[in-house]
Amino acid sequence: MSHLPEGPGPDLARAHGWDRPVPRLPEDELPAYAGELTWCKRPRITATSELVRRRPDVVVVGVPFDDGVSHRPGARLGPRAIRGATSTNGDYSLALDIEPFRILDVVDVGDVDIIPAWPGRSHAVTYQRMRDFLDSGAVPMVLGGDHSITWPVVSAIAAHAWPARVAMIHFDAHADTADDEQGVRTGHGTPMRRLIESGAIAGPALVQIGLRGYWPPPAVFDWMRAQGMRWHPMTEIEARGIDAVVDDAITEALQHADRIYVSVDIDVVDPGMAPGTGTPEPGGLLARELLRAIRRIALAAPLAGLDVMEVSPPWDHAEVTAMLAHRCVLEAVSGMAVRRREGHDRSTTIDRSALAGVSAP
Ligand SMILES: [Mn+2]
Repeated sequence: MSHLPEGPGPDLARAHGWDRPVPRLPEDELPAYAGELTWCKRPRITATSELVRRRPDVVVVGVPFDDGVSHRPGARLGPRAIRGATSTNGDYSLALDIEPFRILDVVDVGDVDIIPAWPGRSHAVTYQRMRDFLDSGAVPMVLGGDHSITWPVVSAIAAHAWPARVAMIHFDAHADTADDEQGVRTGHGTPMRRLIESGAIAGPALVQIGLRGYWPPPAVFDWMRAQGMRWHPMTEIEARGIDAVVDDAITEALQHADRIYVSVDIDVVDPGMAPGTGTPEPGGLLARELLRAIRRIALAAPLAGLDVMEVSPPWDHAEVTAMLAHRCVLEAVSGMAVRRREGHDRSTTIDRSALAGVSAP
């Protein structure tokens, strides 16, 4: 021991200049990759009583559930991946020239307490937690999870809104209007049918964008027609462009309700830009078309909520799908912030000037 050099003594920090004052960062200013994993570094608040007292404008909630999938699993890992897939905390939108979190109080309420392999309980607890969030006055943004979750989520929104009605614009490669899949009526191919059957969403108020591929069969489309549903298949977007189709969808939705719920199955986007999903279908939207469409809807009408579903991280590459899902929520929040800033966040008329703004270069 005696051959060791003398110890550093008490002034090592001074020797390196480490004793000088340095700026310290609060949690919400940490780099996106550091600190607690919440969406856009928003505060995490899970207690219903605190939410009801705070009355946030928007809550972001994860539903890590994929017991309803028919093909590739993995969407239960979606909420965690979506929260983490960002290089920025989203403080300023270039497209909309707004700092959304200066306008709106947005909080992350964590994940619904799912028990795996118990789908009936998962749907029930999702419905119950949604009612809690809605009682706080917030607009919910849901990170999925498979698309069966939209059934309890939108049921809760419809029940909360009653007697006012809610319309839905549904982006998806698939109609999700089957009566059953192999006899199962609560999987991810059936939620839109359940919502129409229960009256949660009126048939004519459910407008779909992006359908393509080889499912469902003609009999299901006959049922959809009989409900008065409207849908805009991918072939129509190819011919007319996304803006014209989205404007029509907004007009159709607002014929039947004052507020629009937006349900996004990430497989509406081409698998080349959203590979991390369970039932990919080639030939879909561009990522930028989906983000532009969500901005357009959020600017045009009050949102009743939004979900982004079917993100399956095990099938993703370089987080491209999770990043896109993250931005779907951020574009909606930014659009809502514009409406709040302009003082018409509860207006039911389409703001054509705002739409024109989106179209500007
Ligand atoms: Mn779907």
